[in-house]
Amino acid sequence: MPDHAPHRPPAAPAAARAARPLRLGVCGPVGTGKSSLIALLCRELSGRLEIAVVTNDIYTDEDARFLRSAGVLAPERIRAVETGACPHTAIRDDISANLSTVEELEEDYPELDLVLLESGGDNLTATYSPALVDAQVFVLDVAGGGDVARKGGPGIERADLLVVNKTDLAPYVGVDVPAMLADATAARGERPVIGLSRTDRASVDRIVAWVEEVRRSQAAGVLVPSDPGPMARHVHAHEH
Ligand SMILES: Nc1nc2c(ncn2[C@@H]2O[C@H](COP(=O)(O)OP(=O)(O)O)[C@@H](O)[C@H]2O)c(=O)[nH]1
Ligand SMILES: [Mg+2]
Repeated sequence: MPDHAPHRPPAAPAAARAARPLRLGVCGPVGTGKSSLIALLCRELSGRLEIAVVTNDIYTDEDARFLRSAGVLAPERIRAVETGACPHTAIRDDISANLSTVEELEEDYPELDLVLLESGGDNLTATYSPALVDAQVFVLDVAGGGDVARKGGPGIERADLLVVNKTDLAPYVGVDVPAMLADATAARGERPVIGLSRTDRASVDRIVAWVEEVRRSQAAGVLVPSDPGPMARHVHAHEH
């Protein structure tokens, strides 16, 4: 069964994190719905949380422009980092451009509760450095194939939340959503998995509740950043 509570490791030092917003990374392959998810979270949460967004594009600010045109946040709260050739590096190894953009937003908007970061990149192994984000969501979609979750990888296995998106498309792409969720859950142990479609209100409520719970934990100083790590030690259901 997917556990919808956020994953919290047992050792929880009272970090001085409440003083700043929750930094939440959203990663996953291109086209799985990261920008759409961020727009949805802004739409759902901006009535009760102060939000800003950082996007990572390779050479453009297309994600930022999409989010600005969605009209879910004031345009100046959405900032783009152009990562050059290595979007993976910009969220993992040399995080300086992202970090300074987040810090600028936090300075410009001292009341912020939540900064959402969208990764660029196009592969299954990109994950955020725990020095950049407090928690991360990895997004897959059913159109990528029902076996993606089973193939695993650091984000799929150890992101704080795995979203299997676009469940409304399952009948058209021949994917068995319950089986895909079960595979994902098996790959993740206790960590939560949410099947999501923007047309399924109950699923939208679940992801909104998850983000709010993570924000509460972070504000209370009991959220410990996890580090999926790029190809760090991990366990598969299958053999290599
Ligand atoms: N059917 C369906 N399409 C979706 C859903 N969420 C996003 N999309 C579509 O998936 C495509 C890629 O979304 P986008 O957010 O740009 O993906 P990104 O590259 O991961 O940021 C767009 O055409 C979205 O409209 C969903 O829940 N259902
Ligand atoms: Mg995008």
